Amino acid sequence: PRLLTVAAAQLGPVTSLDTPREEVLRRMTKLLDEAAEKKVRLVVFPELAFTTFFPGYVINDSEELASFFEPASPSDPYAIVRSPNAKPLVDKADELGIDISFGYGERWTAEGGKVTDYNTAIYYSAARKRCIAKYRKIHLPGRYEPDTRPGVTQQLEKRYFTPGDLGFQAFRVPGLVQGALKSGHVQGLPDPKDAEGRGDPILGMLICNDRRWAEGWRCYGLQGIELLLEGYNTTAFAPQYEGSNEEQEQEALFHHRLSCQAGSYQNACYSVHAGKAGTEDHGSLIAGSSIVDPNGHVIAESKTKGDELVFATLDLSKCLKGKERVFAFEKHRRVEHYSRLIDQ
Ligand code: CDT
Repeated sequence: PRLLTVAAAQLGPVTSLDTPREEVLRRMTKLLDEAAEKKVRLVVFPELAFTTFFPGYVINDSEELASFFEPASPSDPYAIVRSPNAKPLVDKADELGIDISFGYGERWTAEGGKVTDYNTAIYYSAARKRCIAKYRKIHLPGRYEPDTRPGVTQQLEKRYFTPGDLGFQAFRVPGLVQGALKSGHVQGLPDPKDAEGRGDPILGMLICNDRRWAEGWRCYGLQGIELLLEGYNTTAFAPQYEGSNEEQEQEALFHHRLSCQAGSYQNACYSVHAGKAGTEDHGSLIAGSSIVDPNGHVIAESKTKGDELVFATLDLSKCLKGKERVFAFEKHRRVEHYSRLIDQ
């Protein structure tokens, strides 16, 4: 077996645009302490974890909007780890020796000075004491122009972010678990017995809406992914859509589970899903933070809409069944019929 204990750190609501960051950081570090007690090695936090879901608000003041982004540049791509808005969490991860992944707004200044805002997640390795991977959300939902109908729930990600430019790049995590996948299961990554010959596990990240799209999962599946990490803020109820509060929330949870379970099964990987839940000023968010196994079963799920650690011990060798039989891509895919997937 290749055992690994992981957790989704569900956060309850971060109520308003001006909820103090220290308050959220305290809640997050408390969850890390709890993770340490449970011997968790990796904790996944939600999309845009440190703030209220700001794309749910119309923010016209550029200074106010800037306060929801962390600066980064080619010379300092992971500046977030030193930002006072995240450092206490990173310090706690270091102290406890726990890897973390979390989402945040990234304001990227390229070499020529061009500024681009992304909805980003990073992976921080406590063993390496540095970030080893970054993912920028590719499927941005919502709209550019605010919906002007009174009382509606806004979803303005297309206004505040540019689609990610890093693709779906799987990565290995040093020292997290021993024993590699056989190289036959991995395309597009260095041989499993690469970095230091240990055969480190293969991970990937998605952010919220991405989990609904088979294409991203499959890009990771083709790289032999064993564990997918995903943070989300998913609307539970929006008055402009059909159905009662309860009906909409149940349907949103159903589609959330359906996407996560199908993605894990069809790509023979575990997945960890960490949501921000409950009622923020812009509207309500589903809970349902969960861990899914490679057969598509939910093996742990949150019971509340508040801060809650959802954890499980995985055996990554269980990914092999799917990778060698039903989803042995190298044997069974029929790529000559897939051109519609990439042709415009
Ligand atoms: N944050 C985010 O991506 N939310 C979207 C809402 C889209 S409405 C179905 C999500 O996919 O959960």
